[in-house]
Amino acid sequence: TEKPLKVAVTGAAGQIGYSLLFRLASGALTGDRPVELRLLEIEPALKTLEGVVMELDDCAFPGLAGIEIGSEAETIFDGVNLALLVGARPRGPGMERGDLLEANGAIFTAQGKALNSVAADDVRIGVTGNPANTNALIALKNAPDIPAERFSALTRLDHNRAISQLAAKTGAPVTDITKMTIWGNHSATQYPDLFRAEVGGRNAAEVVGDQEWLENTFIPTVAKRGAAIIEARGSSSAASAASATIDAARDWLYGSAAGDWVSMAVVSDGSYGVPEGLVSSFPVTTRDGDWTIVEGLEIDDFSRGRIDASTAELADERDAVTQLGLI
Ligand code: NAX
Repeated sequence: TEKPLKVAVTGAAGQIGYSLLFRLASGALTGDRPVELRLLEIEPALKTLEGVVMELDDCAFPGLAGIEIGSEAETIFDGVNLALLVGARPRGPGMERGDLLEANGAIFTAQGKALNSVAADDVRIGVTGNPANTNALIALKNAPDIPAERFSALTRLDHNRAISQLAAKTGAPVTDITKMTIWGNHSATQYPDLFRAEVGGRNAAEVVGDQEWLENTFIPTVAKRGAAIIEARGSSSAASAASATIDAARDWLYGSAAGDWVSMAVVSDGSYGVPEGLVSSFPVTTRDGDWTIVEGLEIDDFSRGRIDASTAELADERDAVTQLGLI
């Protein structure tokens, strides 16, 4: 049998962790290949995490090759092939944006350094914890020996939300929807793009044929879905975020579908006028653990404005963390 894939999950005792760990252990990412889970938490959450591990044990998952938990990143990240960085500091009452960036900066500088020294040579790192794009930027800048291409931030949940909204509008099954793109930041400025998406092979914006819906319903519904979930459920999206984290990692490691692409926030090479070095969401194809930005798409003026607005926000975040000395 194949060697287990060693997967680190941070924030493992949190809400997303409670869904993500069971999906990972059941083979949703690796199929028949076993997984070994390496779970990082802060000290006060380790007792909760022990309870989660008891439940994982109680599932008797055939593909779960081992579990290690702890609060030392250098121990937990040792030899990991995949690190899913979910744990982050949420915005507390009275916390300014600068405070939030600083609190998360402390987490992602330390985790970047730890990955740099102990992760496996083939490590891939996916950041779910918010502010995801800038946390990924901080981590990659603090891991100089790991190629920057090995880091990505999660916009797959936004991507999946966009597919679901478009399917509902057009009556098409989600499997008919291809070439969806989220551009920019995983934030309210993100741009879910219907001008390059397709419904059953036809241009999605044309199938919808309703610019008013596209601008005033579709885009804000996708961009503000997180807030709508909080409003309805009383807590933030967790199972869907875990599912998207798995989708993103699975496609990254095992490849995106032929004739389609996915959205991932990755380090910009300047494509589509996105300033080089920002971690911004693009349409990408993936294969064997590598991603490639889909090149040559025509960008209309409406889309240009939306992409520029979101990447300007990312540039501001980069300036802020540069000033804080985090990168
Ligand atoms: P929870 O607050 O339930 O869990 C976070 C966990 O992280 C806690 O158990 C906490 O103890 C742990 N943690 C904090 N600092 C840590 C550190 N230094 N090392 C290890 N663990 C640490 O949040 P949850 O709902 O699970 O969300 C986790 C993160 O995902 C948040 O930042 C959230 O904003 C973000 N999200 C990102 C999404 C995306 O699409 N990119 C969508 C869902 C979610 O909002």
